[in-house]
Amino acid sequence: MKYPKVAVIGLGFMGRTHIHSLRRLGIEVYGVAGISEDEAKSAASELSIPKWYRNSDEAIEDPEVQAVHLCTPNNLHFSQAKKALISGKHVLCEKPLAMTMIESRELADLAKEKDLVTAVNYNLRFYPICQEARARIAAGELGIPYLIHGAYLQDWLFLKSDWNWRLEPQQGGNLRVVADIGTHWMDMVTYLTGLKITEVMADFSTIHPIRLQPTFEIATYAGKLEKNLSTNEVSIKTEDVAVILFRFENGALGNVSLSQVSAGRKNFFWFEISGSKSAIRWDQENPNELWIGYRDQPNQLLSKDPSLFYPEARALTGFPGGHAEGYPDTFVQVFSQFYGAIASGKMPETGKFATFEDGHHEMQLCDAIRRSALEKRWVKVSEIEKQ
Ligand code: SOE
Repeated sequence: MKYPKVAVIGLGFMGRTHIHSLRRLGIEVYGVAGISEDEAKSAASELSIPKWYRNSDEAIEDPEVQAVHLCTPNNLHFSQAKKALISGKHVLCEKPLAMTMIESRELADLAKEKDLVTAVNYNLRFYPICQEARARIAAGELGIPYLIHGAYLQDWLFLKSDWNWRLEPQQGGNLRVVADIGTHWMDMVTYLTGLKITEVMADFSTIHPIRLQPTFEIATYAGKLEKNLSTNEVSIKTEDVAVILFRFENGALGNVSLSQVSAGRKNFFWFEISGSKSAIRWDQENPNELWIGYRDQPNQLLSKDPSLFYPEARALTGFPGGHAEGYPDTFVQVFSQFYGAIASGKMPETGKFATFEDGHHEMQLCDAIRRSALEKRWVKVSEIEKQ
């Protein structure tokens, strides 16, 4: 396949993950832009990337580049994605798509108007076992879903001294755990079941109302290894913990616990879906197994093995059974779909990667959740859609 030339903007944990995954597909990372010229220059030399840019505008405007990956803090997604679309580039944007619903609506409309491929990186959809879970639900093996529950728990912001740009509302937005990890969970369960969330009821808690901000930039997750930093006390307004109740369009109930201060939980995303015929359960720290629960026969544990999968899931599995697939492989699957769509000249059927419309929908859910937590009541998503 003839792949376009790509620029990656943002060189933190995410930007580097994108670069490595693009290379696994043989896609040329032509240029990079970071938070400074120095960062871009040294990443380009370290990773043997031909070109570095002084800033994101230079990358977006480079006529050699046909696609851009936006791996920057959330507050930059809107302006960078908008500029890139206007400049005729295909855009793969990190989640959440924007800071507000107004911004994400504008981006989703612009994406529709342009003949370009656009995606939001809800990569967790692409664990092979999750694809298999989706295929099984679509084939009716679970029956009617009636309880959809789970959690997404991390501990990298457990201490008062843990710091990251996501804690700053100007960069991360008004919501933190909900936007950063909660939207992954909501995207996953709605993608798997095909059911929309219609109503939410949420409550939040900020465990560290004061945190210690280092006097210099700390990369995502890197703070766990830093000691004796010089810091300033900063007041924190965003949630460390959120608990959300859901009602889905078929009447099913759900709930999720979200936290970035749960000791021992590194990236512990799990869901369990109970249906009228069986139940399924999966967790990201053991991603190659699907638990299948029955009332009238022994429960099963399905190990990832494409030869045992539905064809749709098999097609999106990279390695044979017994060869574990994990977090970085999900990026490869998203990018392979994305560049496949560019090569074929059209956006794929729904059910592949998350589109800008899906990214906008997550922003609507975030707004409904925020309103619910502020007003202490159930909020219908349709209330938010009308705005
Ligand atoms: C940090 O919470 C983070 O890196 C998220 O931003 C990612 O989306 C998630 O996949 C892992 O955790």
